[in-house]
Amino acid sequence: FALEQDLRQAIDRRELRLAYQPLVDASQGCIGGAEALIRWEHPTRGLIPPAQFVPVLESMGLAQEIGMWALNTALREARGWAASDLGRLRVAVNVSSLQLERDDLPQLVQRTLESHGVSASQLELELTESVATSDAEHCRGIFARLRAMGIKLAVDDFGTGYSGFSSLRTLDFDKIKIDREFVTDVDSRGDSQAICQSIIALGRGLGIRVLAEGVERRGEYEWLRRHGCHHFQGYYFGQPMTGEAFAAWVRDRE
Ligand code: G
Ligand code: G
Ligand code: MN
Ligand code: NA
Repeated sequence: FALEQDLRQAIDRRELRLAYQPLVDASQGCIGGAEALIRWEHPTRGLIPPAQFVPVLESMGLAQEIGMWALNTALREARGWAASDLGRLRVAVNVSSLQLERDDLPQLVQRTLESHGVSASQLELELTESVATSDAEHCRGIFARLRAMGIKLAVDDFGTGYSGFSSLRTLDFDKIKIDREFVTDVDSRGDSQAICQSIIALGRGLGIRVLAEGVERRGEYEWLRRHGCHHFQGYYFGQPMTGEAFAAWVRDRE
């Protein structure tokens, strides 16, 4: 498989990058931080989306290596924000369910935080619901240790995929990210409104904050804010961008 060969070289040739997309808080539309999203700038094929290469990386047994690379890169960036005049911005990093298979994930995260001098409260980890389906007891232990360190845990793409509500009972999440699928046209679609309202109510009932992903229009943002959504992300606020562009973007808004 040609992509595999190229991917092995991609890491050595530093073709992988992280893009940062703004996370907006409901209170006065404040910038809370950014989600780090992996990008592959292929020398001949151009930009390859993560959906096309992350599963390949994982099948090659590189989930740990790439996961740690992403964490390191994102925390180095966050350290730069804290050191400049940008203040305390959170950085959210995606974690593959394969990374949870390792018992020492919390220690690895701790060591990475320390090496960059970033506080645990500035880090958020995003996981999909599928994590709980593998080995719930084991995941619970890992989650408890990460949370005890002060790291926030978010369930990504909520409402899609296999699991329903069970992961919210077995695992302590701090944040639910409503999948873009339910956010698109939420200001005009009755079915999406019913789903978003239920997820927001669910978050309130469980004491978990709720973020809407993929907000592209002002109408969607206003509907969600009016219905009690806490956090927002999407092209309406900002596209994923380089770390440097993100820092400039935050300064521009101040
Ligand atoms: O950037 P884009 O919207 O195309 O991202 C698509 C998917 O790729 C997202 O759902 C996200 O969860 C996943 N993804 C992005 N960056 C990373 C990463 O660093 N690690 C892992 N495991 N998945 C990522
Ligand atoms: O981690 P997750 O799979 O949720 O990643 C979010 C994905 O959604 C990223 O690939 C990002 O590029 C994409 N995205 C972020 N905001 C928007 C948006 O407003 N519209 C669309 N279509 N995609 C978005
Ligand atoms: Mn995510
Ligand atoms: Na998502």
